Amino acid sequence: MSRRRFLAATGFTLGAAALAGRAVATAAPALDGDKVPALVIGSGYGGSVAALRLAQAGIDVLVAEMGMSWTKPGPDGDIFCPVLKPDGRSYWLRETTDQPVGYFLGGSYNKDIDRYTGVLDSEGFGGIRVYQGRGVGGGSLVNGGMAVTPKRENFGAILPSVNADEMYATYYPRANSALGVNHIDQNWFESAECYQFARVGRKHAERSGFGWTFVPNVYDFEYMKKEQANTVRRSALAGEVIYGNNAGKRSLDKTYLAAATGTGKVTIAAQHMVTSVTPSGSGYEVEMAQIDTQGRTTATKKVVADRVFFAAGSVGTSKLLVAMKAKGQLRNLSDAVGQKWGNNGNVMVGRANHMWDATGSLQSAMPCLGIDNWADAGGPAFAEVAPFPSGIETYVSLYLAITKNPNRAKFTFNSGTGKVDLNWQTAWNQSSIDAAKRIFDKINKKEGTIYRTDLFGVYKTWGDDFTYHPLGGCVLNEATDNYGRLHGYQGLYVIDGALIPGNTSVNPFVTITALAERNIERIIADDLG
Ligand code: FAE
Repeated sequence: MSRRRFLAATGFTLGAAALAGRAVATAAPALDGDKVPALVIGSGYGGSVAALRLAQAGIDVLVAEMGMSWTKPGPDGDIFCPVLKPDGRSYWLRETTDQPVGYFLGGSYNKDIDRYTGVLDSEGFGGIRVYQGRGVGGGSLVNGGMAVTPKRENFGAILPSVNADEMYATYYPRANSALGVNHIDQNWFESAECYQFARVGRKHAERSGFGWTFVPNVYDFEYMKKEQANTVRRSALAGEVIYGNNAGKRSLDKTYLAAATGTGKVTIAAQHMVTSVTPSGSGYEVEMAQIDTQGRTTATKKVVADRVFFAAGSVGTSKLLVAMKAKGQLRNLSDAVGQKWGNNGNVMVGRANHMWDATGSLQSAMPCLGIDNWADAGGPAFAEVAPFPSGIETYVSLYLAITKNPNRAKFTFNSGTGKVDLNWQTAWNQSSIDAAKRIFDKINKKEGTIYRTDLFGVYKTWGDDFTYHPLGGCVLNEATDNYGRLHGYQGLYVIDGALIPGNTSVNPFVTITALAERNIERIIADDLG
């Protein structure tokens, strides 16, 4: 039975799901032996753009997503778990939480949880933990929603082979619009209780002579106003972010993916992890493991696709391609596959404020302001003033700095373990720390304050061993052509953060989305026309 006939037989209507405002994955959509024109691996930013635009061009698309479809409420009536009481829904197959800011006042506050296919993955490599979203919507389910278009003058360093005029005239605006990016009401900001922490951060930046900027977001700021007024269910103001938002956020399942499934041409197979892609006739045989909520394989399926779009995120895409090149399934891939991976220069730090600079016990989990020191040639940095939504007054100012870290790591296949390693070293983040210190040493001196040393370990000042922003591993115009076509294999494409060589100068998802919009437009016109 064909996939379309199967869907008709089960009475499933994707259009209805989209009308309800959310993309819904089908229960058993990927049939062993099925043949599809296009298969997209992963449903984050790159995958969502590919799915929507291919469907609008009239092409049937199967999206394979290893994470869950986050549509069914848990026993507490919520889809995502509470931040201060995390359960299995919080983390991808772990028995304890692994909080990015995991310590406070001398102790770890990680908690035991049930092993489950939760929404946030902390994937460990030798020198770094990489946080990633897992589920239909990828990183959009867990991220801070900060939707930043990089400054035009920095674009050349991000994607040197891409025409910046086109990006800023067409693809960045297209991405911002489709993502539902909105701006904070600046009058409201000045008095909103939930942004006291951001106003304190701004004041300290200004007093030390640093520029700052408001940052747009995909979280609905009008909804947030109502949260502050206590007229709706609180989400950002209940600290919800890294384990998912139960309201207010325009994650991809409500934007791109809802529109994609609304075409009736896109099927999303949740809990389907792609394990290999091998040439088969004029297309590719894609093998996937259907998994249960314990991560166990319940079925192995093979689907043949004319075209395959790798959108499993920088790490997921790189791991798949590096493994398949090493194992000989895709042996002709370029040697550039697996190279030039970076952490977007991420480093976190906290400062201890004086009692007169309270940051507030009620904090919006969505950051809205950044300190812009990118023009400092001695150490460029863009530091978001991050919330620390613990529910009590902590006097902590927390920051996530994006810096211009020049180090790049590579993925390699380890035949002993059968896994893919990443050779990033924690010490490589020293230049990021140095760049962040150029801002925060100065602020501390001016304010007479000190760094917190209790947030990232015991007597550890810097959150330098994890990243939220994995980028690269299959770089545009190197491992692929200038539109993401993989060298050596017609019909294979990369369309996610793996294309971007390690840094975007700001938070990355708007750039990943805009680049995907640019590339898919060309691919549809030239390869599928
Ligand atoms: P991504 O969104 O990661 O999607 C990849 C998808 O592929 C995931 O759903 C995976 O589960 C799935 N997948 C992986 N392997 C497989 C496989 N083998 N088979 C099937 N499916 C697979 O990729 N960025 C911003 O711009 N602003 C922010 O405020 C921000 N805050 C963040 C906060 C946190 C806690 C985190 C973790 C990230 C944050 N980011 C932020 C980063 C942003 O979410 C990330 O750059 C994008 O999600 C990457 O988009 P991709 O399409 O590359």
